[in-house]
Amino acid sequence: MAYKDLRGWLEKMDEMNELVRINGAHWNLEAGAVTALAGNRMVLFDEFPGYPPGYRVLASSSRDKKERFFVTANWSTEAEGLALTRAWLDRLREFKPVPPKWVDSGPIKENIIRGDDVDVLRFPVPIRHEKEAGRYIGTGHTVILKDPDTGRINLGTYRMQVHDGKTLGIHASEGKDGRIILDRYKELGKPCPIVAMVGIDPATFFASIAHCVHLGDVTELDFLGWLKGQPEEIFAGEFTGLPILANAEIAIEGEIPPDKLRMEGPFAEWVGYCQPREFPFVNVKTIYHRNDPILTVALGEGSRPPGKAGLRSDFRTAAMIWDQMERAGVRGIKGVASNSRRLIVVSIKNMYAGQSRQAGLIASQCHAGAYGNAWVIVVDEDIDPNNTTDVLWAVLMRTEPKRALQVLEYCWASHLIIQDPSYVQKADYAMRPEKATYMSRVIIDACKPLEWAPSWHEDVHIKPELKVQALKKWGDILGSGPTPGDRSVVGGGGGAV
Ligand SMILES: Cc1cc2nc3c(=O)[nH]c(=O)nc-3n(C[C@H](O)[C@H](O)[C@H](O)COP(=O)(O)O)c2cc1C
Ligand SMILES: [Mn+2]
Repeated sequence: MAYKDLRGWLEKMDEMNELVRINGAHWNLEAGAVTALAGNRMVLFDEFPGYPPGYRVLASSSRDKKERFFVTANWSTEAEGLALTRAWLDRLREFKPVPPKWVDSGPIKENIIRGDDVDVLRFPVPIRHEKEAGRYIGTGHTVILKDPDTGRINLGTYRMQVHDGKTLGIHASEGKDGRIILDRYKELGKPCPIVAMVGIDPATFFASIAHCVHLGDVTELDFLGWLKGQPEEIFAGEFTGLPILANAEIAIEGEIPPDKLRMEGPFAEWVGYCQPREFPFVNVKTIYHRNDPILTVALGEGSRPPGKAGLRSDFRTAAMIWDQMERAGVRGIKGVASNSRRLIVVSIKNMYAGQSRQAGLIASQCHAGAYGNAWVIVVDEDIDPNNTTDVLWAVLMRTEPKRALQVLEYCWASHLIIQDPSYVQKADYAMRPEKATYMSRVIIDACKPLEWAPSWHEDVHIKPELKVQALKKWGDILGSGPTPGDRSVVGGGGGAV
């Protein structure tokens, strides 16, 4: 059954026993530590020191566990591994825009704060990590902007630091739709109207971060309506006229001056700590919130494995890349994995010379794959791209390194990824980070080259029947042994020296 808003979704999480409730944690660092310790469970915080009870924070959300995502997306499957990725891709192919519905009011209007009363610190905005610049109100949120030329509405998640109760930083990376809109307002010399929804349901968050392709007029709001199986209810914000989600928890309206910047960061990014830089900021004009509002944030530990954004493939990003590759005409794709965006692995049925390069280049450049990618590995169909050991095996054993490697320059990057600031000076080409940041990337073509004699590097296996026979004879000494077909027995005890 569908849910309407974050509260409806949380009821379902309670039924599934997914929610931990913590009362009395401090917003200054402590809530972050609690979230890290809660592991894969979600934490709903209440009763922060210095705040009225009921002013809550929900830390991290639905994406970390597929069962929670199934509720979010009103969809589920028994499929696992690559089949799960494919199942989500097939579901994405059923997408039909479900446009939002304009309404006059909604629960988010229960409290409206304007003028001198505006203070975003009326919410218990956490300090997430000790090295961060301050309190971040926008980490599990969405930003709503309007393209000044086309009128198209865009949703995206761009982090927001609290500079003070009436001023918020906004950090949209190069190439993001939101950044393109901000740059355009700057060019026009006009302030950019903005709505930041900082208490939202997980479907809204997912639509905001999903790298949706915009075909025609389709917006993230149409995608959101489709995900939830019902049109999202919106009304026009009184200051900006931009859509505000009527059933969400907290909305902030304001405008971004075109000609001013402020230092923002440092911030613990998915790539590690990111140094401070100058970014635009929002002058807050209006705040809307429900009674007993819930601020939604990303909290917890950094991104190293086994951290949440560690080296696990995210099936949703992988499905999006797979989809876009097929739409670009790549044949024979058997699977895609996307590990922290930095590494994409594609397995293909390699049928003709040049196909593996085509797959690698398009994976690295399609919209869903291009941002933040550094390495693409293309493997044959017998390798599961989710199995990092087998992928590495293919890279080591099926390549002539020089032939396998292709370096691409001047690709879509982010200053976040370039962790060493002196790289900017050391790069071969003139780099002005305030203007442009590029990054190279590498394709590793780890498919068996078609020109190699087929007898070369044929897989070596001991027949399963033979293993079973041996186990019958000596099973009591050997134990149950490795499962038939397990590669660990291949070449064991010497291999090809
Ligand atoms: C937790 C989280 C935080 C994010 N923070 C930022 C950010 O600060 N800046 C940014 O440019 N992208 C950030 N992203 C990624 C964007 O939200 C994502 O690229 C989105 O598709 C952008 O939408 P757009 O393509 O419509 O601009 C974040 C993603 C997640 C999951
Ligand atoms: Mn967009």
